[in-house]
Amino acid sequence: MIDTCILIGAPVEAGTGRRGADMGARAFRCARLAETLSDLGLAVRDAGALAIGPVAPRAHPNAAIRDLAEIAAWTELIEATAYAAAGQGMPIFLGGDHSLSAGSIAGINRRAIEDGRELFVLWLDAHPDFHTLESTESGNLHGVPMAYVTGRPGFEGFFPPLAAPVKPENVCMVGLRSVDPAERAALEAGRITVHDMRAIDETGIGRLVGAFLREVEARDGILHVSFDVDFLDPEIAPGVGTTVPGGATFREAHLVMEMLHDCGRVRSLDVVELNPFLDDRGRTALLLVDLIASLMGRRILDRPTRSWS
Ligand code: Z70
Ligand code: MN
Ligand code: MN
Ligand code: MN
Repeated sequence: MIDTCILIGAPVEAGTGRRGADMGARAFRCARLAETLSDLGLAVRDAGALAIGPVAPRAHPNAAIRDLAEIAAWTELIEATAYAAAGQGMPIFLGGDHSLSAGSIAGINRRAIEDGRELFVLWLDAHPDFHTLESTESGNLHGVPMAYVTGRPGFEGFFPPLAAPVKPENVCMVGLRSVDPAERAALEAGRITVHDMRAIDETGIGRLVGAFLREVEARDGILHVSFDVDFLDPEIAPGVGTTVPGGATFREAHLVMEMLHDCGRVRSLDVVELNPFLDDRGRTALLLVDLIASLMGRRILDRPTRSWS
């Protein structure tokens, strides 16, 4: 694991249908994320919040799409920021909506390729965000980043070109429970590993995530974690625009974070879709800070061996 965390605010909310996600990064600061990481013995660099300049609107044949030029500009900026930060520590992207992962994963992968490393992505989300620009019906571009970074067609000329796509067989999605028909067809035809809530209930989240982490280790990979707040059950995490019932529990989420820490291969993190305007006295932000702490090494008791193998 890395000993320097770089906090990068990415107040993008044009990718979602609701206002307020642009306050997410500020709420992590109110919930004492930096202090919590420092208390774990980590060096913390706060890179502040990114900002894009004005953009000229861009049309697309799919008239449902909103804010295409703005999201493309964010993607370009976040990609460059991720690439630069990955050489200096562990970037933690504080959203902002999930469209920011188009940039973070693209930039992290550009760095990984340059370093000769194989990038894996753990996608913790109620949604696969696997729409193309053609298939999105809502037009909300937080629904497309996984299609973009894995190189599905139709982004050329609208989003920045990728240094290289992430291999679909290196991606594992956990927590799915809201999948649109076009996404489902594409997932069924593709090679991404997908675990929906039924799989979690039947098999246990520890076994599912453990199998993936063993694969990352077997291929000597590095890992990017993309954490959408709606992965969690809305009963414990109400501060998110798209609440979907039946999500991950407090204990399941902490277990995943603890296993990720023990595997020692996480090099970058997104925490997205926190909407403080919809939160209940900051409790979603506080829960996320505790989950990030588990990922970065906080534990209940010391263990002599790694818990996931
Ligand atoms: C739906 C759409 C979505 C996040 C909601 C939902 C997408 N598939 N993504 N919340 N993070 O609008 O495309
Ligand atoms: Mn998402
Ligand atoms: Mn989601
Ligand atoms: Mn949406």
